[in-house]
Amino acid sequence: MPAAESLPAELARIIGAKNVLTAPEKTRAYTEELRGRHRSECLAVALPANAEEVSAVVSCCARAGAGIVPQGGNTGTMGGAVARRGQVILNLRRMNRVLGVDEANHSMHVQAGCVLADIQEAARARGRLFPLSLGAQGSCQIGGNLATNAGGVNVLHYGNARDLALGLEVVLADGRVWSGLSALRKDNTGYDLKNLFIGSEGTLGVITAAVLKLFPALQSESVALAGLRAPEAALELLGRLRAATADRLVTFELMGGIAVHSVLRHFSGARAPLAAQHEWYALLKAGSAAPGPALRERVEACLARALQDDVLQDAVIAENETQARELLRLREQVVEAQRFEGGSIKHDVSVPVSSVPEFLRRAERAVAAAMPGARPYPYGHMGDGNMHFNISQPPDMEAKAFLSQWDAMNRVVHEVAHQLGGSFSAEHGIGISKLGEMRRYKDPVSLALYRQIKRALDPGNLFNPGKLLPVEEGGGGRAANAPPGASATRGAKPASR
Ligand code: FAD
Ligand code: 2HG
Ligand code: ZN
Repeated sequence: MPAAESLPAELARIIGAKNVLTAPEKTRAYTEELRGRHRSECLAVALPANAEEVSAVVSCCARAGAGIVPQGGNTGTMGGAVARRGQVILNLRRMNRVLGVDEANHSMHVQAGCVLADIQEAARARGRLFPLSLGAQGSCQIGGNLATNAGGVNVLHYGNARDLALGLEVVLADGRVWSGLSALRKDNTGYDLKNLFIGSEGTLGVITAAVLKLFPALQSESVALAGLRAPEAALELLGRLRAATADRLVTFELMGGIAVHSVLRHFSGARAPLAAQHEWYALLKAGSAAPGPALRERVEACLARALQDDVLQDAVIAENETQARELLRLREQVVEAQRFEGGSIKHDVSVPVSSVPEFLRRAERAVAAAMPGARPYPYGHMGDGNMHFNISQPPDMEAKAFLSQWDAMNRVVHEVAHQLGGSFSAEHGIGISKLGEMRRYKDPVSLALYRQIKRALDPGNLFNPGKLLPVEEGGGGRAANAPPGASATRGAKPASR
């Protein structure tokens, strides 16, 4: 049994010394989060090259009693890929090969460390579309996308990461490799195991490969931005567009004026797409595998009618690919632009699509009552009922004092979502950041079943201890995934932005 101290050397024997990192200057990219909210203190970073090496690393860590933190691009926002002292970060970046494309089956076999943007490109090169698309696509990995069941801007038409996986390969806690790399669209032979691992945030196994669903490449696209007075109008527009495009609406994002205006104010290259400023903006994209102007004409007619009916105040449709990219970029930039507004407290809630306007009204009122002067900075995937109802600090408040209210403000917003039958985490998961909310809002039967699943698949609590599942109350601190001797949020510090 290797002692913890000798584990790096043991791992080096298995996967090669250059693939086991221990020096802080080499591990930094893996231990520091993009947003600086959490920092890892790991024993080593292991970079295996294939499933067999992952299996050997897992078995070696299990023998040494060291927890394993599976890691992809380290872009997750909930601290799921953050390690504690004595743990090993198992990063899949060397496993970055597209293993095959079956054009007729509309599927692609990839290693889990493939960067999302590379997968999109590989599909494009074969005249196919892999529709998962999100701001971090240049660095997140498909294994991380599946482990978090990522969403993004095309969920409205194509679904979450879960809906885009046909099969998986997973290394289990006992070192076995589960080969569920099916390319079938129909297979009713027992429990759907892949769906246990998708969205499990690295707590049940290490995803090492996947078979993904592809779609015909889009031959015609229509991207537009509309200025609106209220979210109710956006809901009306969403319904009209779905009908007008025969449900070829791929993206429907709502952004508060504060967010769009912040981008226009602070990013030098950004140009105002509409003549006047508006309270709200809807960014939409319709796409079809059929070439020709028909789709654009439908979108245009729908927007013209909505303008006539006073549903929207103004709109612009992209004339070419460059303009389309600029409009889509505006939506991406609202995330980064929020830092120009000072400290920000983030949310990732969902409610039924029909309740989004009501949610926004109620949340705005609740935030104003809880902290006068706080400024909601809402944007998100309205077509999926998923809003990032973020809050920017009151201009006259210290950022530090504002950020100290993170949990309290979360509770205010999550309560509103909960009252409307919503979720406190629509796409970013739980990690270590939302364990308290998990305990509060998740029903006890679900939690009990999760713990049973965790114990069945990972009885030694090897994978991602202390993530996703809150410590069991009344269990003397013992839980299916309690981190040894650590409180659930140890290592967390308030976000700098
Ligand atoms: P990591 O951050 O490395 O890990 C995330 C979790 O998955 C951890 O719990 C980790 O242990 C686990 N994990 C990683 N790889 C594996 C594996 N191979 N096997 C098992 N477990 C694994 N998310 C959205 O859903 N929608 C968005 O629109 C979106 N936009 C974003 C925009 C920006 C600018 C940023 C920074 C983040 C955004 N995210 C979004 C969050 C993040 O990009 C996603 O959650 C992404 O799917 C994480 O992938 P990753 O490879 O970076 O995973
Ligand atoms: C998005 O929709 C992402 O742009 C990021 O989910 C949200 O960081 C955020 O708050
Ligand atoms: Zn999002």
